[in-house]
Amino acid sequence: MFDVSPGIPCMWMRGGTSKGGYFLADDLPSSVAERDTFLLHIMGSPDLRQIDGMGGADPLTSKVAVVNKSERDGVDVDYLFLQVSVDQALVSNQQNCGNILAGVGPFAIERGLVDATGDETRVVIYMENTGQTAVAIVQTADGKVQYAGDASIDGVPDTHAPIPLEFRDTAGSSCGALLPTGNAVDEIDGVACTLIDNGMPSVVIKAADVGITGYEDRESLDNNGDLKAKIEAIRLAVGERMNLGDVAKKTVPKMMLVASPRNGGAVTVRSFIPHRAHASIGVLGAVSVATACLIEDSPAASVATVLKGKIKTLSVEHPTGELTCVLETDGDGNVVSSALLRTARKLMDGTVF
Ligand code: NQM
Repeated sequence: MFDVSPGIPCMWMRGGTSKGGYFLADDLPSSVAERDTFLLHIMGSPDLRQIDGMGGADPLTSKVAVVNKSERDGVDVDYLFLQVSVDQALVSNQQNCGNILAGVGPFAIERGLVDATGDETRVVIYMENTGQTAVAIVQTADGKVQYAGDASIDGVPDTHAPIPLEFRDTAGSSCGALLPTGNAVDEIDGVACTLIDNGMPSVVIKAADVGITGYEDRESLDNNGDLKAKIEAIRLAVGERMNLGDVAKKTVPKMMLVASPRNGGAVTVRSFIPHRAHASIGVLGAVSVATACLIEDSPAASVATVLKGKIKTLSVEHPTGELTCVLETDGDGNVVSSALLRTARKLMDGTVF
């Protein structure tokens, strides 16, 4: 049995609008069962308050990145994302996380897995959860990761060094196809849904079709038991159709409730991840919703404002601001790459027990 008493080296970081522990793979127990027991232990799960651990009593602050030097051609590091449940003894590798991804480049440089190259360092990251790569550009003046800077992202106070992220070939990351049922719209429990995966398996529904406006704050969404029951029934019904199997104990698909933009953006989203409302929106979740806005006759397209052009800049409005996704499309209108801006900050480097 793995002995937790000596502790394990760990860096705690904010990545985008999420926060979690970053570990070198070699520092964690090699047995998955022992690793998960240790991660539950250090987060303080299962417990709604996570009082005996590092977790922040919120799925957005109960996250883990496991990183190691990659042996893949053209790739610097491999990144495994793990969601540590707050109130259940569950650690899931069934989803990716583009917010925690923002801290992976800085962490890899800090730990000496990647050398800083001038003012900016390009880090190619293989995302083990979905088998795809992302490119992060990290500010590295003076050969060190720079966290201070002028970039601001909604959902995080102050400004920080920019970390642009670029994704390619994220379509069908977990579901095998962008539209796993082959349809732009499927009717589930009488509700029109787009079942889509452009990096994050998502069910996109018009907010009005499940009885809300789409402009509610996180607290009212979290307190709306009827809404939660309705969308959970849809979620459980679509798992198999999305090639995700039984999703009762999985954190995917995410439920995305869309409405017309109110602040000059492309669309407004209230997302459930999947049982709590998101304070803002996930990165690949936003990319998946933005992609749904481009699909003719879909619920998202019916409320979205999308300008013409091969490069589509879609500002996705969420409860605490917006997240701009830049989608590049090919001649047939398919999304071939996406880019967006994040920031990250090193919060603690030490040993976790
Ligand atoms: O969609 C939360 C987050 C995420 C995921 C979630 C994310 C993404 O905001 O890429 O970033 O959907 O569970 O960290």
